[in-house]
This record gives sequence, structure tokens and C-alpha cells, in this order.
Amino acid sequence: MNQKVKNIHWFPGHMKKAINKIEESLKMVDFVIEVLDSRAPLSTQNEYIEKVIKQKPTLYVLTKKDLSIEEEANKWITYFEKEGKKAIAINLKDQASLNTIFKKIVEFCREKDEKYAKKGIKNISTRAMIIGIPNVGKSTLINYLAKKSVTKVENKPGLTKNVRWVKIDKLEVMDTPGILEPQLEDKTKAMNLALIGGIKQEILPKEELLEASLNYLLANHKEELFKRYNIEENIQKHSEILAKIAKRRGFLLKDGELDLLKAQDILLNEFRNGIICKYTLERVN
Ligand SMILES: Nc1nc2c(ncn2[C@@H]2O[C@H](COP(=O)(O)OP(=O)(O)OP(=O)(O)O)[C@@H](O)[C@H]2O)c(=O)[nH]1
Ligand SMILES: [Mg+2]
Repeated sequence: MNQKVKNIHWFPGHMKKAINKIEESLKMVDFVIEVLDSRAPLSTQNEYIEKVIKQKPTLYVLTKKDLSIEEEANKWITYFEKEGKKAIAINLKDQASLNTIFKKIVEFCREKDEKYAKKGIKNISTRAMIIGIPNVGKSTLINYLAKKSVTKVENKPGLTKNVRWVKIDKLEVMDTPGILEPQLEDKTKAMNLALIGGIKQEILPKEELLEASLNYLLANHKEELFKRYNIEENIQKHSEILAKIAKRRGFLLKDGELDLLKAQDILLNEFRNGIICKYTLERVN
């Protein structure tokens, strides 16, 4: 069962402004591309976004497929399709998948063109809005579609602060800042977001993040974890694992003691960036 927390507030001013702009601009768009992270598709869905886009045709793009377990990503696509949604899982670092996404986008454009053709209107451009929580790859997706860098991308939640239109042939796409619910009350969701980088990790206590990461890794990817840090003994205690990492990497404090905090930071970073293993935090039942 999901725990409730009351103490996670993360709603910078630019998100409030973005929400107003998104609501205003929604009237102008033909369809919406909601970007989710394939490692935690439900946690990266935002209730507010779901509510405002209800009336719009929506394509779910599950990004970072290269970082998640492929079989699980595919199961999520089936899950969304069963819900009557169009969905696709993609690695935005691989231009080879460009065709797959263009095919889906063309379907949306065709539906819209047919609707207008009935009214006798031809050759008008199609407008889409890219929407999602921070750091899921919205700006990367626009650059990917445009085949050049038209908007800034970084592995840091909250990078895009303003909306912006980008023209890609007959398609006009709007990049938007990542938005979150004003209060993250669901602790499991907050934890998943922090682990994959959707919210800044400092928002949650590091010990809790470490505990969640190691519990997940020991239950699902023990071999890969031990291989990454050359751990030969079958240890389970988190403190012992951290000590091993510090020892193997030579992380020492001035007095010669092991630097466990540095080991913790390395573990969290390497886990988040998929260096230890590919992973999917949320699985389809
Ligand atoms: N490995 C991998 N990295 C990706 C993928 N898509 C995006 N990224 C990386 O994810 C990070 C965030 O990407 P952005 O495009 O800036 O994310 P955003 O959704 O625009 O973020 P905000 O502007 O903060 O809301 C960048 O480091 C991207 O390179 C993917 O499919 N695979
Ligand atoms: Mg962005």
C-alpha cells in the first residue's frame, strides 16, 4: 500500500505559470504527446495533466527504453493500448527509431486532416503539445523530431522554464516545462521520481533513497549490483554493501575511515543513470 507523506513540496514558480500557458494553448492544439519514463510509467503520469488533456487525442511516448527492461517496456505499451490509448516506447538517443514515432504522428495528422477535409479545409498545419513531468525527455523528443538541436536538454529536472513552438515541416510542436502536482503526497511515487531523476534527489532524505535503491537492487538485480562493485561475498546488509563500495573505489576520509557518504552518492548516481543495470521500477501486474 502506498504511504502518504505531507512534507514533499516542490512547485517552483515557473510551473504555475506553465500550467496557465498550457491550459490557454490547449485549445489551439490538435493532439497531445504525453511523455512518460518507461522505467516508471505510472509514477511519471501526472493527475493534473491527465485531467486537462482528457478531451484531446493523446499519444503516450515512453522514453528511456534503453535504460529500462525491454520486455517490461513492451508490456506497458500493451497495457496502455488495452486502455484504448496510443502508446510507443522509444530510445531518444537512437535516431533509428525515428520512423516508428513519425508513423504514429502521421496517424494523428491524418485523423485531423480528414476531420478538416470534411469541412472543405485543406493543407493546414497540425499542432501538437508535448507535455509531461520534469526530465522525462520532452525537449529531447522535439530535437529528435526536428533532427537538430532546437531546444535545450540536460539531465536536470526543471530545465525548460517557458513554452516554445518549434516548426517541423507541416507540424508545429510546443515544448513545455515539466510540471508536477503541487504536493506529492504519495511516497512511493515521490521515491520513484527521485530515483529516476524526475524530482531533485535532495527533496527526499538520502537514507530513504538509498534504502529503496538497495532493496530494489537486491531483490531484482543482485548479480549486476555485485558485479559492478566486485562484491564476491553474499552480503545483504546495506551498510556492508556501502563499505564494500567505498573500499573497492578507495573512498577514504582524512582519518583513513571509509567515506560511506561518497559511496552512497556514487551508488545512487550510477543506479539512476543505468550504469549498474537496466531497470523498471513499476511492473504491469
Ligand atoms: N538514455 C536516454 N536518455 C534520455 C532519453 N530521452 C531523454 N534522455 C535524457 O534525459 C535528460 C532529460 O531530457 P530533457 O529533454 O531535458 O527532459 P525534459 O522533459 O525536457 O525536462 P524539463 O525541461 O526539465 O522538464 C537528458 O539528459 C536527455 O539526454 C532516452 O530515451 N534515453
Ligand atoms: Mg525540457
